[in-house]
Amino acid sequence: MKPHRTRPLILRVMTCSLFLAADTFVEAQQKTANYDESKVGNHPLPPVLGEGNSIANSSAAWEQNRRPELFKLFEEHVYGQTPQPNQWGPVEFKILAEKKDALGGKATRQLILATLPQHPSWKGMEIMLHIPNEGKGPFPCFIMPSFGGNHAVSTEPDVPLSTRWMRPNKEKNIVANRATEATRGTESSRWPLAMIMDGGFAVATYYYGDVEPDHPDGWREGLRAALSKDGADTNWQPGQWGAIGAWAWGLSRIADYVEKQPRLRGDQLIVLGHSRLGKTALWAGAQDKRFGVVISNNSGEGGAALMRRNFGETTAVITKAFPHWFTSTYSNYANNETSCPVDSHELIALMAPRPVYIASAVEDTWADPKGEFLAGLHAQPAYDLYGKKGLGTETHPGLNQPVGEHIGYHIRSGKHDVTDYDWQQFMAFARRHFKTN
Ligand code: GTR
Repeated sequence: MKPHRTRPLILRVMTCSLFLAADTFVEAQQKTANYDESKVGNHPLPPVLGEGNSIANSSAAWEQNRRPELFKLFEEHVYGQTPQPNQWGPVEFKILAEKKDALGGKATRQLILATLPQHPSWKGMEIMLHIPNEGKGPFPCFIMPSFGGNHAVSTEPDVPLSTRWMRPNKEKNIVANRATEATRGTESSRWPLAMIMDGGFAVATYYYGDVEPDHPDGWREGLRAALSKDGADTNWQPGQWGAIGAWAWGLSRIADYVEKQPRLRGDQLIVLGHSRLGKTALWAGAQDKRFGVVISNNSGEGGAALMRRNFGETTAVITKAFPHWFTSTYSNYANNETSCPVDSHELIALMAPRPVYIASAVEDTWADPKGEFLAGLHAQPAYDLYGKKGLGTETHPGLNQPVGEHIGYHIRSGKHDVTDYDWQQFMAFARRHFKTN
């Protein structure tokens, strides 16, 4: 597989304009989408526990029959199937750098390169891990992908700039699809690292584009092509994994590393993601039960928001703008949501009985905050099988009033983003469930 920068200029220009076209398309759709609650439609949701004789009425029946059945439906119809470990072989972790006094002494920071020796055409992913220096430990650990790379998460000048392909973004100083020195720290407001350290948590991240660049052709230079025996064709077959599946795979590989660190609690891992990476975190949590807490931030359509509600982004828009995120079957449900055998309340239910938290923002109407809340509400039957309380209310709560026990939820003031307020709720939720202080 040729690295991107050696591809002919015409192809690079085409990829870039395809990408811009997708963004312009989404912006136009955002203006004309339905935001009127009286027009969302009232479509019954598929029953979480199944139907007829096969209704799961115990946690054992859920685990043996219904959960695997639902899981398979999500593979077949939404995200595609992730290859099994024997298809990717061993993962090699190499510590590239360790700094014992990062964040003014608050943290030990490691940079780790994860590669697949059996698939060298995949260039690997750089994990950045911050572990608190203070406190006894071992610490629970957040695992969250970034949009901009490790150097955008941290403001510290010794974190190397990512050299990988990046989505065009003038505000973040991306030039010709590459990060520049001025990109440093541009995502740091979403990563209050000092606050997380003071809160007694470690945090590990990677740049999602390390696994696969985020454009329809990106798979050719990422993990999916590297693992595919037959090359191009298999990637668009129904049921084959999409980019979200590949990015979620990356989160599980971070878990592989983190769970072996003596300063960290391998049994207290929290997977978290924002927006398209919130969809990714949910799919990672569904696949990998080592994630003891699963958190979706503003994940919207194709994530926590119910697809059957016509509010904000729709299946038709998302599958047109970002066909590469999902398995190809998902686009069959554009303007035809009711024939999809699953909806997002069942994605949330796949976490049961593990605690799951859904965060919305009031100005993020594109992500359908109410649809995100309702997915949490209608996941409850699966939690009931374990006697676990969920949201504890059927009413969409007011602003900045977190609710729920095993299914947590808040809608905060402000826009599509990750804020300190969100992090405070996530840490409180994780603390409550992990019983840490
Ligand atoms: C939007 C997309 C959303 C959401 C968002 C993001 O353009 O329509 O589904 O994923 O991007 O990831 O920032």
